[in-house]
Amino acid sequence: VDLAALEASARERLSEATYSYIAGGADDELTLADNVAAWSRYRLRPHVLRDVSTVDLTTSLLGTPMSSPIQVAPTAYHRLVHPDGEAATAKAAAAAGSVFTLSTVSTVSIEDVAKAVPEGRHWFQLYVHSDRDLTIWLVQRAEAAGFSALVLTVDTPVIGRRRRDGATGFSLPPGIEPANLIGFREGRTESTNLVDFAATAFDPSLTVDAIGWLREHTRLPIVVKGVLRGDDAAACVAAGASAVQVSNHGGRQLDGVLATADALAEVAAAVGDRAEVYVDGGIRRGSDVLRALALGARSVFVGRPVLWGLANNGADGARAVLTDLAAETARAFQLAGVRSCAEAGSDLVS
Ligand code: FNR
Ligand code: LAC
Repeated sequence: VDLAALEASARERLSEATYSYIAGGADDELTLADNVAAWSRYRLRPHVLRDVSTVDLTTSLLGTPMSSPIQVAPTAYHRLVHPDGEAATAKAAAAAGSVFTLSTVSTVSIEDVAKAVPEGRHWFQLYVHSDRDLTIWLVQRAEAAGFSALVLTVDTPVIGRRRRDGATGFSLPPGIEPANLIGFREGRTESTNLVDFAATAFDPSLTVDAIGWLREHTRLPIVVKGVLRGDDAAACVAAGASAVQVSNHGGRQLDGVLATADALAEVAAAVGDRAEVYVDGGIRRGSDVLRALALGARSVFVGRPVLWGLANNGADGARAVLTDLAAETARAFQLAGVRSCAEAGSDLVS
């Protein structure tokens, strides 16, 4: 899969507003660009003369085995790009042996994803709403539906300013709705305008205490997503997080923040072996996956490329993105003299 060609082909199939919503970032899109560029600034220091006739990409996340260290990041509104929406993406992740992270603002509900893909390993990405009863309702539904972790996104106290969305007037077309948010209160209509939605859905008063509060309401492990600093990561772990996901929301929140590649080593050092560390943002090559592991991530998560695959060819298209990236990663392992994820140590990058 040529990701640039895949994106170009997806663009032809989508409205300009939908394409721009997905592709875009905040303000001047400095971080959006840097997320991709930063990985390539790390030079690989391969070993030679290792027996790499077989390489093993398998790993585990929160105790569950995975086929590779490549998982699906939560992204909103999949039915904008394909009628099967998140059910197709979840199917793709399951076929690839990967985690599927379902966004709070998915267009297929928690229950329908679980029903469509009972064999999947689904995690639920949670936005803590100002309405805590609604928040707990979401958590309980994810738990009841067999989702195995909560991904608490913390980089979104308010929505970043996406200038492209302002220019296109992005909003959800009729018939495409935030499926999880329907039915909590009778007569309630959820806004289909992202900015209005964010104003009510995201709670800017959230603090690290939210982690302990959530733990009182769920037995699911909590992954804190959107951390860029070692001190914050350590605080999240001290508050009970089982994992920390280094992320800047794909450059969609505060523009000018450091690339996730550049934040990863500090976070990994601060967390040590007290919790798992993941990263997302700009992962486009198997060699990027190798760099991420070498810089301290246990796994990477991929956002936009999966949506381009979904737009082009539904579940099969999304699966191809994941399996091709895994094949590239296996080749990068071989060329770097690395036989397993555990062997991808910090000596491999400079
Ligand atoms: C996102 N992201 C995101 N994150 C989250 O926690 N909840 C969400 O609902 C969304 N929605 C969303 C929509 C779209 C269209 C994009 C592109 C991204 C952020 C996402 O999980 C992830 O951090 C980035 O997308 C990773 O970067 P790449 O792989 O897209 O470069
Ligand atoms: C976004 C929100 C929904 O990035 O997370 O568009």
